[in-house]
Amino acid sequence: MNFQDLDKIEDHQFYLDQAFKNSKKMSAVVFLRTSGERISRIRTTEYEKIKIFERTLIERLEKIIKKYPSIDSLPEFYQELIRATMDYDHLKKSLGSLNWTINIIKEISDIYKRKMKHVDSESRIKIIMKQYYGRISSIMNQIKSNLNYLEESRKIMKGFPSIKTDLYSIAITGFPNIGKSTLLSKLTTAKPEIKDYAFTTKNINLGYNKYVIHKIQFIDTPGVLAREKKNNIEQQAYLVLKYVANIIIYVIDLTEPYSLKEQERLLKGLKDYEKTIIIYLSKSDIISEDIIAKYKKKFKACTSLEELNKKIEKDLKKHFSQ
Ligand SMILES: Nc1nc2c(ncn2[C@@H]2O[C@H](COP(=O)(O)OP(=O)(O)O)[C@@H](O)[C@H]2O)c(=O)[nH]1
Ligand SMILES: [Mg+2]
Repeated sequence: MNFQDLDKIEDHQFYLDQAFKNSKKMSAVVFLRTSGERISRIRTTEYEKIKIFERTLIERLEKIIKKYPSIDSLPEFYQELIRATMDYDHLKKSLGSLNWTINIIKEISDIYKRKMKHVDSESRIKIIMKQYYGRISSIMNQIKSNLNYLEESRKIMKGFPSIKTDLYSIAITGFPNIGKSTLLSKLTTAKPEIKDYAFTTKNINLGYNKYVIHKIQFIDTPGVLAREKKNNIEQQAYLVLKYVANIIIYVIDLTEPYSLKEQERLLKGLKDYEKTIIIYLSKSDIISEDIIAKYKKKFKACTSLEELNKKIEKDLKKHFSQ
């Protein structure tokens, strides 16, 4: 899913201004093109102005609806992410209000187009047009806060990771600064930011690779701290584990930037997801062999890419033969 291409949503006045501009632009042309009595020419012109005004607004609003992701048909991961980061009901209500507005604009415009057909004085035409613009402006004013909310939400969604929820996916998880992003860069062609301090990964990093014939997705989730109150990025990591990951690679760092006890506690928590967990001991190049051997046995862990790839392929085969 890609939320990056959503167009900016302007405020209600912007769309009204566009509608005014378009109808004004056309009116001069229409007036010159028509012939006959002055009153009938004005009538035709104003009739066309209503049509263009109506069409401009409806086109703009329809475009917003069409481009906006239809929330209920999004994959579960994104629906939950929306629920976690914004007011889901407000968002749905805001989108719904655009449909409502389109219908009202059509109704009102039809009424005024009918009125315009029978009017017989210039001053009356002026009054009708003033009334028409007034009514539509007030309708647009009623969705002012909805348009603002849709734009606010769009900005939040722009920051969503572009996860392919239909691919077989492997989450790489563990405490901060233990080598998750480094592992991602070894398993895939991804070039995540790797730094010598915690919380480098501000976003979810994605990488892709092909195993046998299957394209698979690796998701480097920023430090899932085993705490109750999760920040935005931890919330995303948690949703990846729950809704997207087919298996989890849990990285344990024996140099212990976080105590082994803490790392084991987080591992235990991950068992709740009821997914295959492959344990990988990172930084094995700087840890003594006997310690590696001890924990390799204890956790049935992988210490090399070769072992890791073997385990991944095994699960992949199982997954695709089902
Ligand atoms: N020696 C060694 N250092 C590593 C290894 N993996 C990661 N590091 C270092 O550990 C630090 C954190 O790595 P990073 O991949 O950003 O960790 P993340 O926060 O879990 O994504 C960086 O300085 C890396 O260079 C490894 O296998 N061996
Ligand atoms: Mg990282």
